[in-house]
Amino acid sequence: MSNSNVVPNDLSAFWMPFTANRQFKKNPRMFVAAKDMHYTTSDGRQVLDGTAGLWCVNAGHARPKIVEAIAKQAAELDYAPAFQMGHPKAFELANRLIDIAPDGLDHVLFTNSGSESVETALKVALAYHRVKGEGSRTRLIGRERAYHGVNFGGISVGGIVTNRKMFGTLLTGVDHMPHTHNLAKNAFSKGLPQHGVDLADELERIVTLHDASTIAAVIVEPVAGSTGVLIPPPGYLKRLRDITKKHGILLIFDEVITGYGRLGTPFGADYFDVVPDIMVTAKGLTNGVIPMGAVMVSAEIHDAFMNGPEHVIEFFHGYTYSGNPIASAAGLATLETYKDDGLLTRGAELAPKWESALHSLKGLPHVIDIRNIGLVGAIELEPIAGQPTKRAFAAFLKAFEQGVLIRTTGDIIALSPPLIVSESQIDQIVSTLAGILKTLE
Ligand code: PXG
Repeated sequence: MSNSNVVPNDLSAFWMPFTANRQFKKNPRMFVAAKDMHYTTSDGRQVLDGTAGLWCVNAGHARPKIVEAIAKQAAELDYAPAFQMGHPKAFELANRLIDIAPDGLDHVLFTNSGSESVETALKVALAYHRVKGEGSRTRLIGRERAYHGVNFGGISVGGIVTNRKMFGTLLTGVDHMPHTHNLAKNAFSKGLPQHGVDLADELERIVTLHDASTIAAVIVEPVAGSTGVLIPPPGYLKRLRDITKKHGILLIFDEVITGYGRLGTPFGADYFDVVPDIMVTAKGLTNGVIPMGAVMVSAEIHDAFMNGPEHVIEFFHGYTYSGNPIASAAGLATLETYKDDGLLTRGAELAPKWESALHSLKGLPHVIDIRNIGLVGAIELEPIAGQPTKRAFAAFLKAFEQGVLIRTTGDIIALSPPLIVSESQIDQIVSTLAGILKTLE
């Protein structure tokens, strides 16, 4: 492949997202192609994708069915108005999603990203209580170290200081449960950590403080991804489900990362055997290829809105691109690809191999924890004193040079390869990291 058209001439105009812009632009890292498990860099190197892009390319890159579906759809029906008009593929995709979603989630609202899916879910929750005559339920409860995207609702219920502190007072009436990460008690757990189920009872404390009649919803990631793969102890999510149900509070699972096979089950809800009232998804829905999100809700929630005169809009919310034809075609082809290759459960088959490979890094310099679930893993490093994030970022740069793409957040290395990863590619990821860990400052 010729790279002549990709040599950057000026990198200054593009203000890159969540990137150290000045560092990047001094020494850019560019991908120009991708196929299956590998990226090609602008200098012609192959880089093994240890992160499924940004946790989204679950079926691997440039899968033929998805590529063809997008091209065909663009030529056949490129766009149809999303409001007061329809096109068949959005309905078909909603039906396929309901087929694979846990029983009890029966209706789908489409969005264009995880962040929009979060906002949509929070708005559905608030409006639901209002249409039910419980308009006093306006509070939203999130969790420390949660990532729910970057829009105002999401950063309000989210628990990442750097994502919140610049942006004023955010949504009012929000409270946060503690996160479940506990290195002192749970370091080097394989799969679910044993300690911390009692942290779910913090929700009871918050309910007592504010009164249930003021609380609309609780939102959690089944496994917190972005902040470093924080895995809940057994029974924790079930307890949140019990407490929310008892108090008439909606439970929202943000499955933007845990959805579509990442944990070895179709959704995190399946893994933990807990069905939320609302499930937020994006990323793997279209294999990351076309921006799209989907929010699945229970019939009870949906039906509560289906009142009043039939010519009146029931829910004043939606996007120009909700259920966009090309995104819908990509979503359908993605779900077919997952089915063809058994990818929604392949993570469970590979999990034992993944677990033992990752935990073989125990004892290497700076490693203070290793954790795993499904095809997700994290290696937590001791930060360099006074220079947090520097050590892990150095590992990221070295891995890239050595042909493996990893993600880092703080001083945590996060891994989430496409679900088509082979056992020898798992070994490659882990042996590359082993070499790097021995050389880090
Ligand atoms: N919820 C969760 C749980 C997420 O992980 C979002 C919402 C927002 O999705 P959008 O599509 O608006 O970005 C996310 C996104 C990383 C990383 O490396 C994680 C995300 C995005 C980019 C990088 O940890 N998660």
